[in-house]
Amino acid sequence: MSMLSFERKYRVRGGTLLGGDLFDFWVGPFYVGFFGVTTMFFALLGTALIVYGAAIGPTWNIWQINIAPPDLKYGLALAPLRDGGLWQLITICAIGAFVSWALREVEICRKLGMGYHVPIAFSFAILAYVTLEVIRPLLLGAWGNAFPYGIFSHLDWVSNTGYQYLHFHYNPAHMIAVSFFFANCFALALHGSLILSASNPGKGEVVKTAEHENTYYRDTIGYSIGTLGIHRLGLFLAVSAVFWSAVCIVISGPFWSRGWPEWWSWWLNLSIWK
Ligand code: 07D
Ligand code: 07D
Ligand code: U10
Repeated sequence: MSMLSFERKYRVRGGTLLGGDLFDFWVGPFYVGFFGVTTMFFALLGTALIVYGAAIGPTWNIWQINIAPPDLKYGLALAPLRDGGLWQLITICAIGAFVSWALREVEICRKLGMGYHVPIAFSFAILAYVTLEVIRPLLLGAWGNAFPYGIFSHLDWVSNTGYQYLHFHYNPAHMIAVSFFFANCFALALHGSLILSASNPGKGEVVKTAEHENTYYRDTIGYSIGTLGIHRLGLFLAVSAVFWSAVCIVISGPFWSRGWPEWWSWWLNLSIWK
């Protein structure tokens, strides 16, 4: 891809966390850096291990390929390659790739003199993944509690894990997470539609500014959060959704092992009903 006219101005040296000048260059549009190299290393190795797992498995059907974690009997030990060991290596590669990606984002922020908001946001996704694959299995004492790598098999894991607690919708942290996801979607719809309505009006209409945007919501609901505020809200809603997701799964098992509907008996047991 050819270099865009403005790109040269922003391709500055420095800002690296590791490696100094060694990997401080671009390949086409992509910044490389030390963490670009480690990202590629872990991602390629992890993908190769998935392909190897598929090759020794029963199917090449993309929807059915499944690389499962070790059986519960292995506890937290290393497992034989064909018996969950592959899953363990792939998990190390995945964490290596995700963390490298986040650190490469940090280096790019530093080069551009920008805030670290994007890598911080991404680190919440990594936190959710690590909670599912490392923290919760550690707390439960076996890697076998983690989800398997496969398009449909990971859905089976979610469903099975959900029903293990009878009715996962009764998990209060799941309720908070779901509400944040819905609120996030709602906020983005409000924001996206507002911006398009103001900055991309019909033919012959002048482009409107933030004053119109503020006035629209003041006229409608009596309050406008403002142009900077809506982005803060969006980031807050999105990271909260993922944070409460991590909470909802880490408490399922390690801190509450019965059905989630039963958790609500504290409400029925309140002394005010007596
Ligand atoms: C649109 C950005 C692009 C990313 C995409 C995903 C792969 C996997 C690997 C063949 C929004 C790329 C996919 C690299 C290929 C192999 C071995 C992001 C966008 C398009 N899930 N999940 C999907 C992952 C978990 C759940 C789809 C990953 C948890 C449910 C895709 C992870 C739980 C449903 C996928 C992960 C869970 C899905 C679309 C990691 C709770 C669906 C994802 C690393 C979070 C949906 C068949 C998407 C579906 C779906 C990937 C974890 C639940 C295959 C990489 C264990 C209920 N998940 N998932 O658009 O159609 O994300 O599944 O944690 O219904 Mg999942
Ligand atoms: C983990 C993804 C991390 C991704 C990373 C990046 C690549 C690169 C490359 C594209 C967390 C990966 C990148 C691989 C790709 C290229 C080039 C995100 C992660 C690091 N639920 N439920 C949730 C709802 C039910 C259950 C979360 C709704 C049932 C269990 C969310 C409903 C039962 C678990 C959520 C519903 C059940 C969850 C998921 C409705 C099943 C979890 C979002 C309407 C019978 C999971 C941390 C998330 C969780 C989770 C929503 C129903 C069970 C809040 C809306 C009742 C067991 N559910 N759920 O976490 O909390 O994203 O995971 O019915 O484990 Mg649920
Ligand atoms: C930002 C910004 C800003 C910018 C920016 C950016 C943030 C200041 C300056 C940066 C942003 C970008 C560059 C944009 C990138 C955006 C994103 C990454 C997010 C947006 C994402 C998308 C647009 C893609 C979203 C995709 C979705 C939601 C769907 C994804 C779904 C899948 C991949 C499918 C997953 C399912 C799988 C894998 C399994 C099962 C699925 C199937 C089998 C197929 C589907 C099945 C059915 C429909 C049912 C049955 C069908 C059958 C059986 C088929 C039958 C077929 C026959 C032929 C008969 O702030 O400003 O500017 O640049």
